[in-house]
Amino acid sequence: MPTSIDSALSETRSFPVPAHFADQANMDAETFARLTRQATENPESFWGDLARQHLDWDVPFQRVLEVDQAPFYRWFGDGQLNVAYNCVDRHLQGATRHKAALIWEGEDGSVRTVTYAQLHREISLFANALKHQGVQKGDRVAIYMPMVPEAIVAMLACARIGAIHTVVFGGFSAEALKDRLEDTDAKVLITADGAWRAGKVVPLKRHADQALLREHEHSVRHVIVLRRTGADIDMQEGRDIWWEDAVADVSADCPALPIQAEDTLFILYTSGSTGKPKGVFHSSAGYLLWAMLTTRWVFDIKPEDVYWCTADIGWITGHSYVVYGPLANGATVFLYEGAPMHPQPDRFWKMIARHGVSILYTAPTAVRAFMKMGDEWPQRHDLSSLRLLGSVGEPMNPEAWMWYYKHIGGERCPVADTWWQTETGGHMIAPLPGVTANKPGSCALPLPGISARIVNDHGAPITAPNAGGYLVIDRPWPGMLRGVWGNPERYVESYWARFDNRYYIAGDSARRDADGYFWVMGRIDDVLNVSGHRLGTAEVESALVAHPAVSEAAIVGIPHEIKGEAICAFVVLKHQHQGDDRDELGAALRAQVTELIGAIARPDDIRFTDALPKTRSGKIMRRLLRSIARGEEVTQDMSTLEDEDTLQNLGTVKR
Ligand code: 6R9
Repeated sequence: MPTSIDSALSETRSFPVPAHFADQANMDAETFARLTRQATENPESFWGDLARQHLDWDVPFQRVLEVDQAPFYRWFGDGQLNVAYNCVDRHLQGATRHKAALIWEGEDGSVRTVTYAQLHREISLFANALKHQGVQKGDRVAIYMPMVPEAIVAMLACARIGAIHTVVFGGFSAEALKDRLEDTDAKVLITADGAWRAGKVVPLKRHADQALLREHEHSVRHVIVLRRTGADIDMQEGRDIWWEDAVADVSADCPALPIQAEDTLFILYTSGSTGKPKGVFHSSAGYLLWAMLTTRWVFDIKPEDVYWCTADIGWITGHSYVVYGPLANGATVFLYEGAPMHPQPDRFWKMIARHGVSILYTAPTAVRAFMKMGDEWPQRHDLSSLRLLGSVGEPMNPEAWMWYYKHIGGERCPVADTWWQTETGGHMIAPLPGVTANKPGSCALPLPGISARIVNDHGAPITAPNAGGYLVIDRPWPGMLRGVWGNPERYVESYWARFDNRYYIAGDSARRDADGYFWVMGRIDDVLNVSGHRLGTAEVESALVAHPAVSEAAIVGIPHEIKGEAICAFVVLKHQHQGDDRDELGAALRAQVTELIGAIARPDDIRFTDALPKTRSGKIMRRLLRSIARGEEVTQDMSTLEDEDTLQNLGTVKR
């Protein structure tokens, strides 16, 4: 049994840093080299300097890092600050006071701009309203809202008074909301009468009512309801209050409370491939520092940018890169409320042109969906305001990368493929646009201060280029999770125990090429074993997506008498190729994989389908595909599945 994972596909394209970009970048090659050196030689001074330089402290810290309880690390533990102060109040001097903090576009096309001064006022009012509803420091507040400025106000109002927020994605069911309310013992729930999605109202308040039905099973005392859609809803006397009434009689003066650096800022549930979702929790200071620095370094954010991260605030990407990172930098954040293809597949491009968006951060699933719709949609719009693109969520197939680079970035914008997780708080491995050449499909190099390694099944470092193994982090960093809410054993067991607490184990497989670039190969749990060769999912899928007719693909293993496992591929075709002959295409795809990778990776079974099952944050759910491919009944937890119809269609899909 091999102890490493075989790399199959070699991608050799490389795109140097554009000179015009390097000249103006927040991080240049010299600074990068200096910071990386300092981080290796003296990590405490490296992190301490950055924390003093970039954050405003109420009580300065003396201790940078405490390791005595490892893997329960503490950062800046004797310092105090306020996260909302750092995101808003400190920008109230000078020109940023009346600069747009948020530019929001509703699904119906209406636009709202919120300046830093206005945001400050809204947060202060709402923070006082929360206090009025009995919320105190350390209490948990659940936020189940549409993508509207008030959702961000709610998060920052919690931060202002030291309450811990837990944002539940508005697309989640009553059941998922109920689990999270119970697990966190939330005292207050903030929701809306509904959310707009593809022209329809998602009944958030009705879900909330269902989640709260059995009073003895949760501790929610008050529900604050924002009026957004005007939908008819029930308000429970004594429990429910409209947002506008909650802020009507409170003062707009709410001093930001100094918070211990290590006090929890938020809890966020991450699905995990098995079992109950984990309530990952993050600190205040360390988390904010990392969200802020990575936004500055990786997105090269500048005062004049209009920055758009398309993630919902219900995900970590929304926390770090819609709210905390960009606002801590005093940036202008664009927000969009609704469905990406509504009313037409050019909605994104239309908004980029309309608002002059200069930085776009989205996910491979979105890029592949746009690629499937055809090149003509972005072509209709002027995308010349864009100067930088980003990607997160899954490995980017090189062909999807090329499409993004060419059709959206006009071959002028660097692409930051950022590898990170809910648990890591912020980017870990990513190209720096003024320093690092892009290789399509690679997330490039660890950021300064991040020490990433590849290890084999026994935890021994793999140094040979292109040999795959476990992606691990062998030094603590300030943005790291502080634990699993209410379950310290699960924290140790999920992330540390396998290699004796020596490394943070990400659960991904990866390889490093001869230039030191990282290539994520997929989740460790999804690795296939074909005739003794261990294959990650990403490379074979990318070989399939490299065919001009294919927009996305997923592979899983099916038992095979001789090979151990054989490959079953699920393939989605681009619109204009949907009528193509399937037998011919199947043969062409097999030939293509054989040519790009070798016969070992040739799929035994190819199934064409209209869509792949995805999580609500857009990640392919291979465990469901595995059951389907094996003809087993799907018994797994499907609460995170985005669209159950996809599964139905897959069940009847023809070979
Ligand atoms: C931020 C986020 C984390 C998992 C991660 C990995 C996958 C994310 C990636 C990537 C390859 C990238 N992932 N970014 N894989 N390249 N640039 O997505 O957090 O929802 O916790 O998911 O997503 O498998 O382990 P989260």
